[in-house]
Amino acid sequence: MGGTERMNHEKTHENELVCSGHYACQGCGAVIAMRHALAALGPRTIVVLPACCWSVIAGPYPYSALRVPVFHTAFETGGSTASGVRAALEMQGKSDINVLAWAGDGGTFDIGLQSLSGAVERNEDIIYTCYDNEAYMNTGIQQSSATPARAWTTTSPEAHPKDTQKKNIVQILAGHKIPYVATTSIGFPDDLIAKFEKAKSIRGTKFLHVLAPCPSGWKYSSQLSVRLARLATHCKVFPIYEVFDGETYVINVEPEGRPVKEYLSLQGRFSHLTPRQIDEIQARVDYDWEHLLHKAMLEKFEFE
Ligand SMILES: Cc1ncc(C[n+]2csc(CCOP(=O)(O)OP(=O)(O)O)c2C)c(N)n1
Ligand code: SF4
Repeated sequence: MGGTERMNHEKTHENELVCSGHYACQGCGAVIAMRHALAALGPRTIVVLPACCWSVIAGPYPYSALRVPVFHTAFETGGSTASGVRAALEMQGKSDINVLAWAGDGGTFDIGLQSLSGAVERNEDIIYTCYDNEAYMNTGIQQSSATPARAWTTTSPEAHPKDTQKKNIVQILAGHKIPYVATTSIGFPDDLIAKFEKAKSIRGTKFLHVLAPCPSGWKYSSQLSVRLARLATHCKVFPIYEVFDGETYVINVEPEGRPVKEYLSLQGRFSHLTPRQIDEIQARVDYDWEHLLHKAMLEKFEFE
């Protein structure tokens, strides 16, 4: 894999809004994601947290690890609670505060999808972020609709593998024709920071899908989180791109085109796969990438 992407340390540290002493596992990608997101958004941000690992990571009031206000809410209500917070701010005439809904994949792809779709359809002025660790981690690694086909979880053990593909949440959100939908990853911090800065400057609903590897659930050694996130993109498993107004696709990172086996082999959740199954996953990844390329070429195609 090519050299490490230059990281915007200066910016991150100058606006450090995640304190030490949080309750995450070592190497948790979801914490790295929040650190960079808040560095970009700044202190005038209210975080809405539906039930997920982050509701534990942040810790209970008054010991929160976040230096911004936090609204803990029910699992299925990320979109509606963020809408309510925005409405309350509007009634007070406060328009310069970011409302950041921050949910896991279970709270976004599955149980929170209805309230998210409602908020998005109303084009609420919120930044909805899904940090995607590809399972219900907080309750013990159960399969979600973001779990990739054949990945081990406690509810998709080797004997009963998940045989459906990961849900394409970006396409679902882009289908709502909101101003901004983007994927990003802890493997590309400059991209992540730039996208949150962009989201801050756009009115209406912004949806950010962040890949956040989880050492506990994916079964890998905690120092590999950033490497795995980068590999996910360089193997074309998790492309980094934007969709403007549901129409214009822009791919932001050119993948190195590495074999998907490199990504899979570092994770215990895929250790049971046979060579044939890996070939099938490779074929699917190649197909999905071609499909994305076509969308980007139809509209506006550029590698940044
Ligand atoms: C209605 C409801 N069902 C189930 C739960 C239990 N619960 C709390 S967190 C969680 C898992 C969250 O998974 P995800 O959104 O993927 O976030 P992660 O834990 O992976 O960070 C579940 C099932 C709940 N709080 N409310
Ligand atoms: S289980 Fe995974 S997502 Fe949850 S705190 Fe631990 S590393 Fe982070």
